[in-house]
Amino acid sequence: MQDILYQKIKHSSTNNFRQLAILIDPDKVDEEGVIRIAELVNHYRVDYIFTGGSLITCDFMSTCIQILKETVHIPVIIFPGNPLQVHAGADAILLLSLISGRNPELLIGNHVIAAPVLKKSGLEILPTGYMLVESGRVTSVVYMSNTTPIPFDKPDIASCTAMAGEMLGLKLIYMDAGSGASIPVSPKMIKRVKASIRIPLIVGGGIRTAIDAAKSWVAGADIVVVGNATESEPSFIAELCKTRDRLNETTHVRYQS
Ligand code: 1GP
Repeated sequence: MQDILYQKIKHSSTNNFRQLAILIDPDKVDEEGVIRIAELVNHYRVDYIFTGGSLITCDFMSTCIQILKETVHIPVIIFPGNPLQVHAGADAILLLSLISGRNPELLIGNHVIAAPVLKKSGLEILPTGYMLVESGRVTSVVYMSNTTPIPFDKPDIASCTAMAGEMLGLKLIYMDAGSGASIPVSPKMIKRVKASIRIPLIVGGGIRTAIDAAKSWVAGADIVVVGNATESEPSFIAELCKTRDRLNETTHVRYQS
């Protein structure tokens, strides 16, 4: 099975290049909105597009992926809320195993159902240990997954969970406070998890300012994911990319000197 995208993510992580993913929830945008985001994504060189949602009520997802594939020059990665969100038109899919929870359907059940479809799809499969972190409110993903998120102030639980995910062979860890979280995952927890694993770390949920994003990157996130804040204000993409670029420049100038 191909792993070109994973190698790129891993290479960037190993070399300390911070990356940015913009999450597009197909329920929250229309055609014009996707095109507007795509222009900014191309102009400011976002690294990845994630698309999907905990619960999708419209039938825009496949059109959304089609528009993105025609307009952006970067990988379009499905971030699925359930097996109905598998679309062969994308480049890859985060095959999420919800390792912070104890719901067997989200640890293995849905994967069994989706496996034959995924096999035929041609999508690059990115096996991902998905960890929900408490964020000050019940997010859609917490409700829909019927699981208890890791308490906000328990970095030890988060780090042991991530280690177990890596030992089980998962290729990425995604720590998510959930879309629209009141508070993002704490830098302390990110730092602890990053120090415990060697696979790339994705962090998202509730990131509303460039400072929030910078704190997550500095604490150890390889990929920061932003959804809501860019949906309501697409020009925020420019600010996020500039922050990423400044951090990458600073790190690499420091390493070279
Ligand atoms: C949610 O991590 C993503 O799963 C992004 O969250 O929409 O709050 O940015 P936001």
